[in-house]
Amino acid sequence: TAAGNRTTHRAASLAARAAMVLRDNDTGTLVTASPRLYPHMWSWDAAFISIGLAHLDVGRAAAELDTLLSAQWCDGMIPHIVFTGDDDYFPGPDRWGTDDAPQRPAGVRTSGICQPPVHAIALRRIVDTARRTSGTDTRVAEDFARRVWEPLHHWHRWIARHRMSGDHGLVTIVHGWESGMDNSPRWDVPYAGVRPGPDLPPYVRLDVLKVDDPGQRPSDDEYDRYLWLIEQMRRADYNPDEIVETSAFLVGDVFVTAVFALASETLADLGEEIGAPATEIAELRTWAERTRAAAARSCHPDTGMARDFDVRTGTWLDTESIAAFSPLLCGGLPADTEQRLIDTLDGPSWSAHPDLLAAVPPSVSPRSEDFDPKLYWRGPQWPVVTWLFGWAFGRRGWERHASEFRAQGVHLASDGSFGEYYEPFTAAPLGSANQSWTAAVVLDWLC
Ligand code: 2M8
Repeated sequence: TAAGNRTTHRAASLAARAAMVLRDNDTGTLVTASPRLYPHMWSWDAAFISIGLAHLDVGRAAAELDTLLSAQWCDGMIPHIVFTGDDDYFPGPDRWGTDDAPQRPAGVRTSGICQPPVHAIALRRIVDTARRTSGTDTRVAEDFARRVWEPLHHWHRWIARHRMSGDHGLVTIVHGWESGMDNSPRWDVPYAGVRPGPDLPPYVRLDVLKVDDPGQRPSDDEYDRYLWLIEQMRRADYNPDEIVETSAFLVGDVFVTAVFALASETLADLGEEIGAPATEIAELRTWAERTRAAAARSCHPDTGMARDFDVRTGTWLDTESIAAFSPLLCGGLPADTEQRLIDTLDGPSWSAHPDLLAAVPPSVSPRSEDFDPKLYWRGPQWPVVTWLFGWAFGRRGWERHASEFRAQGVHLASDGSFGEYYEPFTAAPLGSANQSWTAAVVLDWLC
């Protein structure tokens, strides 16, 4: 039909625009997170970007993760930023001061913290995409999987060794940036306890100069705290054991925990396919089991919503953020609790809120007092987050839910500007335009 043709045509031109964004942001060895605001490689962005690249060129998708892994620290940590050399971002490599950290590999400059471990999920998706494309692509992707399986296992082992020791059982983070959801209300209580010292070296923010409205970015007070934590880590030479003892910000992050459980299981499955060592596969399954159980235990007994744990104050953190649905990513809940959580996600405080333009969950419930429709991780919708939940739902066999997220996610991003995040009531793109991970997940949805 004519209407059907128009829809197909629109989808094709949106996909073409998404591909163009990835090409435009490609420096050759890495696709920057965005052209102006983030002119470097970010760890979890790179994973999502490689998922999009796989539809254009599987070899290029592999190269993206190779670039990231070439910056993996000797102890296994994948750093959250790999700098391109170009200094147009604050805090840049000099401010991070990681050049003297003994674990940093030679020849690259990086930050000194990590981000959500979504990389094994990207590898899985690249292999699956390649298998649907051609025999040649399949060989490229499977060879790649064999090559990077050990480094990814090493990364997971780093998390298990250094970030899984708390009684709460959740994966611990030492900076809000490690959560990927920088200024989420999830971190208001923990950050209230971070008191920047008088010896915090002065600095000038660049991010606020690069967006139309600085009110869509974290505040200066928040940045003081972000920078103070870096100062502390730098003084500890980025020693991972010392940092988890001393950091003023120490939180069990339920979202990172669930992602870790899901990614560990995914990496174990891939390991079976490529013949990885059985002991290492078993290790991954043990870590997955432990973290899945911890995410399930975090759920509030009355609301069923999953919670973070603030180690410094010894309190569970109740916030109406998207992270409260994390156990749906990895499973592990009793069936009735799980169904209740799905109903909440699909209900009027979340995806079915009557004023939303696209029925995908916002970062914070519009009914929460913490909600701000334009402020970064405090309300806007983030297509990558929708992609992650949708992918996990598909893996769990919830096809209808996965395809609804896909259709609504495409709807959200259909103006083709590939915003960093979206105003939930108008779908106005906010933050950076031509954000690579947004383009990448939209491309994956459309292919
Ligand atoms: C945002 O975070 C960076 C710091 O890491 C920033 O604000 O400068 C977050 O949205 C984070 O999740 C994302 O990976 C990064 C790049 O897109 O931007």
